[in-house]
Amino acid sequence: MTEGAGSVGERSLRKAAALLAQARRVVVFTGAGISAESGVPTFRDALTGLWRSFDARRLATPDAFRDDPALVWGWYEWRRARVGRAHPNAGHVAVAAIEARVPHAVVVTQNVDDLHERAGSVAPIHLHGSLSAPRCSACARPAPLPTEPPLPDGAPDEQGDGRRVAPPRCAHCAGPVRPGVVWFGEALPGAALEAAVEAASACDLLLTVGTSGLVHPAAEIPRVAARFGAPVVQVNPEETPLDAVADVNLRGPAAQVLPALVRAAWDAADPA
Ligand code: BJW
Ligand code: ZN
Repeated sequence: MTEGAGSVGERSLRKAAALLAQARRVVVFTGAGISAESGVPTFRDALTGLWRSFDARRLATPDAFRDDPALVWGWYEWRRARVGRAHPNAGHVAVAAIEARVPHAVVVTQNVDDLHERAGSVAPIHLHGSLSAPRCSACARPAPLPTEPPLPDGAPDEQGDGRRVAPPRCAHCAGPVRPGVVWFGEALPGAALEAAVEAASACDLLLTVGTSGLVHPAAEIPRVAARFGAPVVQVNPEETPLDAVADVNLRGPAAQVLPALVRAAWDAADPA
């Protein structure tokens, strides 16, 4: 999507900026779209999403890891290497600026990359885990990240084959180490989900950025905020099911819309 912040409706931008300028408790809820302009693929975008080329059932479920741990581990190592080469974009930086300015701001992300942290966000809540926190699949103890050089460039083939890498073994029980992400059918980390729900139920603005809003229970977070009466502002070039709860839709790419929103909000707050 190439639509720039310039094409986001001026009235919508001003309305969202006024909400942000007044807010004291903000939740920024992010999905893969915020990292898209850093070159990290989303999951469900029609042309570029990971699930267009790769079969989620063979790569992102506990059964997939049991059936073929090297296939799954190699695919996640390939993705970790890509994220390692990516840089935070202006959208991540704008989120960190919101965090620095608003008295109580909480970043809740579904993303498994570390681009929020690298942009300066202090302690984003990761609902779906992290590519950088592998753990033992048998005893759940954290395991060190492999130290060998990242995999070479080039995507695995359609099925994820061609990048098979045997997972390391746990130092305690010799079980196969797995990526520290949340697969389909797995529970989200309890403390993270609890903290996200608590923040959403107490906020006075929820900003949802770059998520299709299709994956539950994470997709409940904006709905919780709306149920508790907070306005919801959505940043996404496309329509999503979250349009139903959004008070303002800013239809454009995060790396353009978020900096424009932050500038407009601080201008509204200090009209010097
Ligand atoms: C831009 C942009 C730009 C593009 N700027 N925007 C209720 C109903 C139906 C099903 C369920 C339900 N409750 C649970 C389920 C089952 C399932 C589920 O939700 N399935 C649905 C898909 C139907 N959920 C689960 O299985 C969850 N677990 C669970 O429910 O456990 C129950 C349980 C309880 C107790 C004990 C045991 C079990 C777990 C879900 C885990 C999701 N995991 C993944 C993979 C993580 C690891 C990895 O990275 O490989 O998480 S799937 C994938 O989707 C990833 C993402 O975090 C997640 C969300 O995707 P996201 O971020 O929204 O990306 P996209 O691609 O969908 O959207 C991108 C958006 O960006 C688009 O809208 C674009 O337009 C936009 N965009 N460019 C701004 N420049
Ligand atoms: Zn172990």
